[in-house]
Amino acid sequence: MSTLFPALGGPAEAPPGVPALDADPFSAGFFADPYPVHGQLREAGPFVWLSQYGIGAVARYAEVRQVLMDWETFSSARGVGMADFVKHGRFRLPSIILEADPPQHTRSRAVLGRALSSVVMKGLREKFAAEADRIVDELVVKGTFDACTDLAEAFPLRVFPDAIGMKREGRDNLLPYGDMVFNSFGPPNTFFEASAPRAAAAFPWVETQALRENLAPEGFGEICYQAADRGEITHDEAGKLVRAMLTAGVDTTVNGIGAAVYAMARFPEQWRKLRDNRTLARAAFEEAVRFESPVQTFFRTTTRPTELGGCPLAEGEKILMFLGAANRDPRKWENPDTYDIQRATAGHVGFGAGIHMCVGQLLARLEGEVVLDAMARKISTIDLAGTPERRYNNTLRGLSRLPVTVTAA
Ligand code: EJD
Repeated sequence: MSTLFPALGGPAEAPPGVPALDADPFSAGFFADPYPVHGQLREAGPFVWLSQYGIGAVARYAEVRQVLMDWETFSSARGVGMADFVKHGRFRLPSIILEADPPQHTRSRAVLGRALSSVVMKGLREKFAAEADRIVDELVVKGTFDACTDLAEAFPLRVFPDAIGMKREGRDNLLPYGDMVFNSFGPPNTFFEASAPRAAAAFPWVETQALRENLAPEGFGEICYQAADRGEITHDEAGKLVRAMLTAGVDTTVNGIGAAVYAMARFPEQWRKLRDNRTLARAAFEEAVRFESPVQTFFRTTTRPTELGGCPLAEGEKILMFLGAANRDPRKWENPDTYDIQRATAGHVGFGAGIHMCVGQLLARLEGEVVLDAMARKISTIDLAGTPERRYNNTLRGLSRLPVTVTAA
């Protein structure tokens, strides 16, 4: 068995009694069709060993949830990627929310939670819905278009930077930047290396855009700085939280909306159901997040000796969680591989779970809902107009191209 990154993992040999798999969950073959390997990982046992990396992993719903819920044992502070900050250093300044444990995490979370609260979302809904209508109207006129670039990317890029209060210039940096950060949570493979050149210029740009002087007073970037004015966090931390929003908020919603549109193009009976009852728009988006799991994987690091799936673990071990496999675990879900917009999706881990559960989930759902609602009002049929192309990323699951033809309602 090969060990691709011995420096990153622990011992290449599986601990006694732990089933080992040779599959590489950060490879093009896996990304093209992860489901057979997800099944193997779940079937092999509650805790499995990834021989190529010398890292333990969980792919069943119960164990993924267990790790997510126990932040005291399974810490984020040493990074939520494969690299352990303590052993391997870090390639960007650590996030004070994603890559932090309480009490730091608690302070950061309180501020971002307020910036992205339901009250703030209420104030955005009308504008977001109007923008969704505008984009969908244009696309219906076109008839045939790329639902990835022209819709799933175009919509968040139109509404999200405005909502934060960003300047117009340079917004084309956001996607390459996110692509590299989400690649960086995996191994330093060719996908990570390929995303680096385009993102190099984006890094200093993002840091600059997060400064107060570059943010409009009515956006939610300013909400973070107002929390700093009140002494809840420092002004430096406010900048870091705005950076966190810029990093976490674009590629994720792009792939969430992309997942929903792709599902509607493949499952016409679900599309019909949505058209017949547009109040299902929010549920249809949620089910797309479960079904595709735009954020596929994250790591944690053990803070103390513990046990997981019957295997004893030492302190300082990386654990990989397969969120996408948990969201299709037949131990938890009936017909897990079916996209069903009337399914009870509660408990899915597409937004995570526990203290780190997506702080932007209301914003993501708002975006998904208004796009699907606009589509359901204005579009009668959606058909694939070519072969969808996958975007390869170490963390994100989604497409780079989704050619569709629509007919007007
Ligand atoms: C993220 C899974 C940051 C940051 C925060 C959250 C994410 C990425 C980056 C969104 C992870 O603070 O930089 S979905």
